Amino acid sequence: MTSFLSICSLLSSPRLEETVAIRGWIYRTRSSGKIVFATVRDSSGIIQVTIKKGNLPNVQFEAAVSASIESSVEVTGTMHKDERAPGGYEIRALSFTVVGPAAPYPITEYQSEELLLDNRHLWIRSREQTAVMKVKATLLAGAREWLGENDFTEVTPPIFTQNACEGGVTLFKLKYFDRDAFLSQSAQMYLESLIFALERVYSITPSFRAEKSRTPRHLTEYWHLELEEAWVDNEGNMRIQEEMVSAMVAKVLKERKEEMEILKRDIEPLKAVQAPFKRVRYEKMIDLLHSKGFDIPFGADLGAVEERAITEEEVAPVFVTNFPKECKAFYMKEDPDDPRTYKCADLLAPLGFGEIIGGSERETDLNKIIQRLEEQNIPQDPYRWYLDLRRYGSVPHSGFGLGTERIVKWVCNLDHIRDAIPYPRTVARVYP
Ligand code: NSS
Repeated sequence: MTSFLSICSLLSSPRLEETVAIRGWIYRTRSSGKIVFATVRDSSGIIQVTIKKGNLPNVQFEAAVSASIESSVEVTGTMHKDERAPGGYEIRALSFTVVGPAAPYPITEYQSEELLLDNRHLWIRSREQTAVMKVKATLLAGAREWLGENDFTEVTPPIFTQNACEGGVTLFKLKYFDRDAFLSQSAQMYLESLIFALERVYSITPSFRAEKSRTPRHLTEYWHLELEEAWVDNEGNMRIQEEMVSAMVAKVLKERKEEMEILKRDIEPLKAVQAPFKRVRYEKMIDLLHSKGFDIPFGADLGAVEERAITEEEVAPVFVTNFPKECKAFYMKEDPDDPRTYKCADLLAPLGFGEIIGGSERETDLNKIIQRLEEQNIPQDPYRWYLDLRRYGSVPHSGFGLGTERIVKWVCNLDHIRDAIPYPRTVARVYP
């Protein structure tokens, strides 16, 4: 049986003059009479294959001449240095088999964004998309590694829920047999319940937000990495975030240089991503915004424009702490030193990027939570179980949620969040 080698392993330790076998898909091809130059890609890289008439059976040569882009192929041949070939090597084919021929490929150079999105099931094969998916996997692996080393247990919270976590406006409602239910906006409340068993927990789940706004940083379905920690205050929560994020970025810098090159992402600025990160109070950020000409009152939430303004000169992520209560959710802990505000923090990525994490210490005072629900006209009934958590051995605790696609967008420097997920869901799109 032929043993196929990955293209990247061939390029990193070339077997010059030896016979090797690869398999993959035709990335580019051109032929001139007696010779075909096909670039073949597999999941690990691309390499040039030269198919010369006379070096292999004629039917195979003819198959190579007519093989179209994205046909899947198996090739055996000898490996040689070739300065002109991408990567500096080529394989001179001794056999060439088309495994699955490809119909004319709908994606050619310079396509409209809409066409690319309609053909997302094919476009994900592109080198850029592939690179982004690898960086995303490495960021998640980096997080899981760090979490494992720091005594966090991964848990699996539900997606069907009966209560909102982040406010009713962005809830997706659905029929659950004869009842109404929602798609989860956040696993937070379930994670809060799980700390009473496991103390330090995390989950990586889809979260759903019926975001009507079309922005380059909102999806309706995104992958949410959420943590919850017993016995940890807001400061401890920020330490966990800065260490975890630094570990995630460090792993990408170490293992994904090639992908960052494919994405033309300058990695220099990412080297500044090292704990500790700066902490600035919301109130100070409002002053900064005023000095930059913004007319924003204390109490207004920060949007993309404000976040860009306050992070454009930062080289590392920065925490904005102590948001006023009116712009955050009811479950956060009031700051006794400044009761207008919560003990919370958003983590903003630098150089204009903006929010990647939202987190807080949680309110442990049952009466305060009930009072806020009443003030905000939120029915208590769906939260019965959540309120119980404050009745049975409540402890100080904190947690946060990191938008996986937000961190991918930042680390890869993508223009739009839709390129941080293989099948983006937005107001305008649920196909393919
Ligand atoms: O709404 S958040 O700010 N906070 C929560 O959901 C908390 N309940 C998390 C927690 O403490 N366990 O969302 C958290 C992060 C936010 O910082 C973004 O990075 C991301 O989730 N996020 C989104 N990403 C993509 N698309 C949309 N629509 C989106 N909304 C939030």
